[in-house]
Amino acid sequence: MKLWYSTTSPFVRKARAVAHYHNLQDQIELKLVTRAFSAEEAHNQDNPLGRIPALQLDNGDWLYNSSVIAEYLDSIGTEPTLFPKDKSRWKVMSLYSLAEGVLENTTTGLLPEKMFRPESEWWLSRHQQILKRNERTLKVIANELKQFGTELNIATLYTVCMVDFLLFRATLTGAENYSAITELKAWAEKMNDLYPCLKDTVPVMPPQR
Ligand SMILES: N[C@@H](CCC(=O)N[C@@H](CS)C(=O)NCC(=O)O)C(=O)O
Repeated sequence: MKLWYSTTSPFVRKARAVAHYHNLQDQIELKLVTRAFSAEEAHNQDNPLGRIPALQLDNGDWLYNSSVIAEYLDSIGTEPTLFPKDKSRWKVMSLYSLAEGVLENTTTGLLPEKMFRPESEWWLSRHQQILKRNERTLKVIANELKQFGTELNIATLYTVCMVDFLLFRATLTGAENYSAITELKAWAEKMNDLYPCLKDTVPVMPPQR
């Protein structure tokens, strides 16, 4: 399999952490993308959506979205599943969708403008709306996490990816201003210490080309 990836994307990290958890790393050839937004990057030629992660299977088939890739990798793994099928499933998927919502709002509505457009072109009222939504959602997430403690499932794994990404891009995301961030940061640190699949995939700046 080939995985188009970056060292910073929380979506990619979810897929990589699932692969690591199931000890699948040796089966995956990593294709580094350092400028996810650039039309010249390989993933933009190979993947019609132009997004990472993208996974090409050994038979040539493609999987394009981190949720789909994570579930596929989990389905071929041999460790206990990260996607529970018992009655805890919908509690897990509810937390999962909260983490997903924070990331989607932040990476589509906030970051690209802040990274690539002059301040005079920012849609500031939209930014404020997203910051308020994040503030509310992070408090809900901190509360929902109490039922899981340090258990690892796809939702807690993804929530670590989300929290660490907000902190990693703090100058753009305003992470330090969220009232739940101290509690979430302490929890994510504990999870990173407990689980090598998280510790070994923490976001880092890409190597310079
Ligand atoms: N919902 C998608 C989001 C993927 C995504 O937005 N990835 C970013 C990197 S963090 C990307 O490739 N952005 C490139 C672009 O939007 O042009 C998933 O879960 O895979």
